[in-house]
Amino acid sequence: MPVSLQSLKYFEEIYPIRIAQLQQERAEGKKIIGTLCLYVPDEIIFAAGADRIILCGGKTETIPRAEESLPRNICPLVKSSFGALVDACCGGDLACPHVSLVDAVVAEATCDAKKKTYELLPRYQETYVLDLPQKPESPQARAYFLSELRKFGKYMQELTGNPISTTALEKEIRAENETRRLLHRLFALRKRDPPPIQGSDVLRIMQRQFFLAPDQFREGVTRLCDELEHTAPGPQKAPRILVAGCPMPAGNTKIPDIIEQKGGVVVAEESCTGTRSFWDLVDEKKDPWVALAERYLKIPCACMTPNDQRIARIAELVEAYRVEGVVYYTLQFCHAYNIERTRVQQALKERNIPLLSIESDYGEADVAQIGVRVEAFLEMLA
Ligand code: BJ8
Repeated sequence: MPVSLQSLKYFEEIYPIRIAQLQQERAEGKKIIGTLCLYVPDEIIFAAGADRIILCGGKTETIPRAEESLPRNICPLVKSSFGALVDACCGGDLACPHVSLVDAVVAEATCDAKKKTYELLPRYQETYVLDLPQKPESPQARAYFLSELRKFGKYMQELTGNPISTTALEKEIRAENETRRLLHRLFALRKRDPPPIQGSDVLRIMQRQFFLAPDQFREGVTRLCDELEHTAPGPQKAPRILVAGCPMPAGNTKIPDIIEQKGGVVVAEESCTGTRSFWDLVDEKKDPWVALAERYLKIPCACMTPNDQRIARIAELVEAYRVEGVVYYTLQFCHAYNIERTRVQQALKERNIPLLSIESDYGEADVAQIGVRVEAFLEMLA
């Protein structure tokens, strides 16, 4: 049975307050940056005196808008995000209200679908693309990414008219690290057996991280951790599932919802709406630009090659969270995560951990069929 947690209400109630805050900031001349990937360091945006929201889309409503100019057979996350931006820029009302408040998009060179879509974005919105090395462990990668971050810093300074001081950058690094530590505190609670909170609730909170201000988000996570540590009993014992793969932005909670309706419990998410967003901290003792370059290159996205750090992270999570089975989640047409499944499966096989692979979009048509497969998987684990 799901547990009713008072502190979850905070995350609902804060959204209109955040919208009002963004509107106020814009009226006062503050720049609002929209990003679409975790490789773009928030610290640089905040240190330049701008605000940021992450625009990754999980809603179906904006997809038809995107399909007016994008092929249908690409990842729904790309279509949903692009459709939201196009619709908002054209005065539509399909996207969430925060999308129309963006002054510029800072995109990134990750997968092909995103890169090519970003070439279409400037028709609707000012767009800056941060380049990324593709082989993060090569000796040249750090130096190249560092130079890209400095270039991005210059762009932000020109856009906002504010210099980025070392002191400001260090302050933002400390603040973001505080958020990361808090999320470690929240996730550590999920190691309990049974965990005190359902994975679908945690996912909904992680999705809020994308558009709340950092201090608002920290307030909510602190309240939740306090409540979980002191009062909340856990749901009944259930097979412990790790969901690994593509991100699930707001609007998309399909897979954890199915897993938990069928009697499993999601104890961790290896994704950008899970551990990839907070696992590694930025080294506060190093030069801030170098420390940022090092930390952000540690994000184990399947766009990178080889991506051994992701395999190691999954193995670490399986052990730490006493995972009994992994649901490997790929968004339809995401080749990077789809192909990388083979290596993940191999690593899990060596540890005797079963894997269920699910490829899906944002529609409802496959819910019943996925439910049958998840049910059989959970029965096998029981
Ligand atoms: S760091 S996962 S947020 S790129 S699911 S759009 S990869 S086709 S979202 Fe991502 Fe940054 Fe990586 Fe994270 Fe392409 Fe795949 Fe779609 Fe993806």
